[in-house]
Amino acid sequence: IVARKRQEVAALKQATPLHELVARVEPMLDEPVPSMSQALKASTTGIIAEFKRKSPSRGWIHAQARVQDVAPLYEQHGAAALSILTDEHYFGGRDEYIALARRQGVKLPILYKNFVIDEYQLVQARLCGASAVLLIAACLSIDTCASLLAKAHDLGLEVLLEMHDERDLDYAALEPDMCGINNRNLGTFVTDVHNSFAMAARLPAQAVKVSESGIGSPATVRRLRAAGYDGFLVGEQLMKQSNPGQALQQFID
Ligand code: IGP
Repeated sequence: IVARKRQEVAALKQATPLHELVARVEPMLDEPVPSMSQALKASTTGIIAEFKRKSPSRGWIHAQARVQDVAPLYEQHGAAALSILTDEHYFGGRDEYIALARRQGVKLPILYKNFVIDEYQLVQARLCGASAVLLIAACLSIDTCASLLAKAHDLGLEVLLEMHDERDLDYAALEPDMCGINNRNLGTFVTDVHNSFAMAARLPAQAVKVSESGIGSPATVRRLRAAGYDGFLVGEQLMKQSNPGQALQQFID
């Protein structure tokens, strides 16, 4: 995945060099973006509702879903924040989907969901209207991760740092805005929410904590909240329904 991403970013840089993207983003930097960590702390639901049309583990989940329809409904039905897949090859996403959600008037914080390995993608995230980016410990050396975290902050973006197991825990010392525990093993695709319960106590006490993947019911959300989580990233369970935006309503009890 990382090698493929490097090639993709190299091709994008060829077409539009980094300094040109930076020139485009600079005028936007006076206008702050909504804070996702604060939204999670303030929300009664804590749900980060995800727009994901396909995935490597499931194939097509909802090919025809339109972000213009789904994102405003997620907002109306109580999401604390949105996550929008922007990786095209594996997830059928695009940066444009975040821009389209913003154009529909969505005000919630939006997470730029991709395999971010280069500062170029941070600028892309800020340009399309994201509030936060995902950084995945398993895809980055700790030094690269620290450098991307600092650069994200320079652009006014928050960082959700995704960890999976004990081996990733060193990354929490970088003090990201939010610590995520992915319940899905990215190597095997096996998803087990118990991973969040096992890892909760190992995260810094003051961290804003997010449980990611395989969350299927409001009962699970309640148990994760009791274990100390502030945010709950839900994709498939919503996107597999005929009306994902509506499905969120049933999900929040
Ligand atoms: C959502 P689920 O099981 O509810 O669809 O999972 C989200 O956690 C998942 O999409 C995800 C992801 C990622 C996708 C977590 N980390 C990294 C791509 C890259």
